[in-house]
This record gives sequence, structure tokens and C-alpha cells, in this order.
Amino acid sequence: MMPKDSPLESDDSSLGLLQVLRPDGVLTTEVKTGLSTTEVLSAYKNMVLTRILDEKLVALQRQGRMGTYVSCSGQEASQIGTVLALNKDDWVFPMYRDVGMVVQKGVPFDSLMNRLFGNSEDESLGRDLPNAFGWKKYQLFTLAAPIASHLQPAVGFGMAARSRGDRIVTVASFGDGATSSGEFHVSMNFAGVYKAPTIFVCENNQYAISVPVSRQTASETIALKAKAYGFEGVRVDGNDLFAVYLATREAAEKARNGGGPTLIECVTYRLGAHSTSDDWKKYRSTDEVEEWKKKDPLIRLRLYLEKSSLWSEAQERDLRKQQESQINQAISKAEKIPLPKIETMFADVSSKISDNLKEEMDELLSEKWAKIT
Ligand SMILES: Cc1ncc(C[n+]2csc(CCOP(=O)(O)OP(=O)(O)O)c2C)c(N)n1
Ligand SMILES: [Mg+2]
Repeated sequence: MMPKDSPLESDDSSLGLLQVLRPDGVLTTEVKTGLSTTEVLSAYKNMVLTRILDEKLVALQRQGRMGTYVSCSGQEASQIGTVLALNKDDWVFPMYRDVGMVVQKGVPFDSLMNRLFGNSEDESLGRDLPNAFGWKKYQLFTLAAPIASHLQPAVGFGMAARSRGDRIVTVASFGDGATSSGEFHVSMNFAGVYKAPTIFVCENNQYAISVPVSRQTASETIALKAKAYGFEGVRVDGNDLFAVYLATREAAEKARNGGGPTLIECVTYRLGAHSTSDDWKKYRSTDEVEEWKKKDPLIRLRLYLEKSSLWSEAQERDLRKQQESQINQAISKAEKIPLPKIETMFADVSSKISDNLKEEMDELLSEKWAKIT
């Protein structure tokens, strides 16, 4: 599973940590990633874009301009490295925190903004949670609020595709907290027995809201859990784009060739709060956060690019300026689009609006409710 010459702390891929790029931007080994300079630069730009966007969206929520938002800062390498290793037609079943996956999947900015604002041009007409990133045409499965409820669909979808002769893989992305759910067990077990072409990507960001991973499981690592289901678990440095990419690429190749599932534990950290609804200072120390900031996935890749003479201070400045303006324009455009009309709540539910729903719709549209619509 591991590149032969990769430096692992352990011979067991589920216990050691695969790291290719150190926090100081130096490669730990001369592993060939197979990525072109253009691909690495494009992934880096998407990581920066995701970070700027993330910070902007948290600020918008604070200003009362957007609803609840779930931040992904710190997890960009896990998210972008995963999608970078997939084929275009592979399906991703993301979790709410996966803004980086959405960006790397190529979802147009306008679609993403319309979803976050839940306006009338949002494909799901504001019915989804802002962080529910489903778009069929970009092979992104929609999310339901219960943790890990998208894992079984990811396994079933992969098996259905295989029985139709489609050589796609499915990726189920979830957090450390999700591994305590029944759905995690059922999905891993089913995938192991039926050799589903599914990659389970656990973004272990150390917390489930305020619960640290040490209270989540007594298992030595999360990757280790795969063994009990009869397949391989791999533990990677989730702040290292190259490590995530290599592990996922190998898992995808294996799944595509009938070798079954893999569990990849991306060891990472969420730099911000769980969502715009909590205060991380209540359950984490500033020292801990500062320690993780030193392992920031963006800084590490930027250092590598600069050391390789592929990037400069001036290019960074220009990129940020250009991306900030792109983000600001997309926000002001999405903010001006009106909310969906109230009657859209009743559309697309069944082929014909039933009498009782029609009655409710008429009442909502009547003068009585006019003020709140
Ligand atoms: C079944 C279920 N229980 C509880 C919740 C409330 N909840 C929302 S997010 C979350 C934490 C999940 O943590 P983790 O899986 O580590 O993902 P993270 O948010 O850290 O990325 C919880 C408990 C829920 N959505 N569904
Ligand atoms: Mg977590």
C-alpha cells in the first residue's frame, strides 16, 4: 500500500504515520508523486482559495449576512489531496466540513455561493443545510444531518456502479467522531465483506465538537479499525498534501481493480471552532492551537514550492489579491439574488401537489402570512 521507500514510523501502515512533506517544507524522502508542477501549483492555489473563502464565510456569518457555517481551515490538504487523487467521474460523499473537496471537484463558485446563501438560484432551492454539498453533475452526493449517514450510501453506490460495469470508486469522508457511530461499523463491515470500491477517509481533526479523540475511542489509531473488517487501514499526515494524495491514489487503484476498500485516517486539526455556533476556547488551549498552526498545510506546501523555486512572495501576493476579489464578487452577486419563493417549498415533493399541501400553501401565501414571507 505504501510507496516502498516511504519513511514510516512503523511497518504497520495503520499505526505509523505516512509523511512525505515535513512542516518545514522539506521532503522526507525522494518519493515520486507523479504529480506535474502544474497539478501541484493548481492544488496549492485551491488550498489558498479554500482558506480565504473559509475565513470570509465565518466573517459573513458573524456579520449576520449568512446562516450557520462549518469551517474547514487547517484541513485543506486532507480534502484537496483526496480529490486530487481521484478520476473526474469518481463519486465523493462529503461531510459538511469539506469545502476543499467541493473546490477541488470543480464546483463553480456561483453554485457554491448560491448553496451557502440558500437563494433562488441554488439548485436545491435553499432546502439543504448551507454546508450540504451535493451536486449530481460534479459527482458529489448530498448530505443528511445525522453523522455518518452518508457512509452506507457510499458503499452501496460503489457496489451498484461495479455491478453496472462502471470502474468508479466512491469516497466517504467523515470525522473522528463519526467512527463511534453504528453506521461506521455497518458500512465498514459491508464494504469489507463485499469488497466495495470505497475509500473511507476519516479526517481526524482531533475533536468532535468539544470531545477530544482520546474520549472517542480506546483504539490506538483510527486506521487500525480497518483490520477488524478485513481490509487495510493507512494513517497519513493529513496536513501533508503529498502523503494524502499518495495514499488515496493507491487506495483508488486498488478499489478500481477489485481489491476492495481502504480506510485512510488523515491526522489533521481544525484550526477554528466546530462551527459558527461554538467557542473553541472553552475546550482547547491556545497553546495546543498554536502548536498545530506550526503544522499548517498551506505554509508547509508554500515553503516546499518556494524552496523548489516554483513560487515567490510576489506570486503569493498576486494570487491572494486575485482570489479575494473573485470571492468578494461571488458573494455580492449571491447576496443580491432573492430567496426562493415560498411556493417552491411545495414543489418537487410529489408529481402533483396533494389537497392538504395545497391548502397549506394557499394559507402561507395568504395575507395572514404575507408579512413573514
Ligand atoms: C447522529 C448524530 N449525533 C449527533 C450529531 C450532532 N453533531 C453534529 S457534528 C458533530 C461532531 C462530529 O464530529 P466529527 O465526526 O469528528 O467531525 P468534525 O465535525 O470534527 O469534522 C455532532 C456530534 C449529529 N449531527 N448526528
Ligand atoms: Mg472531528
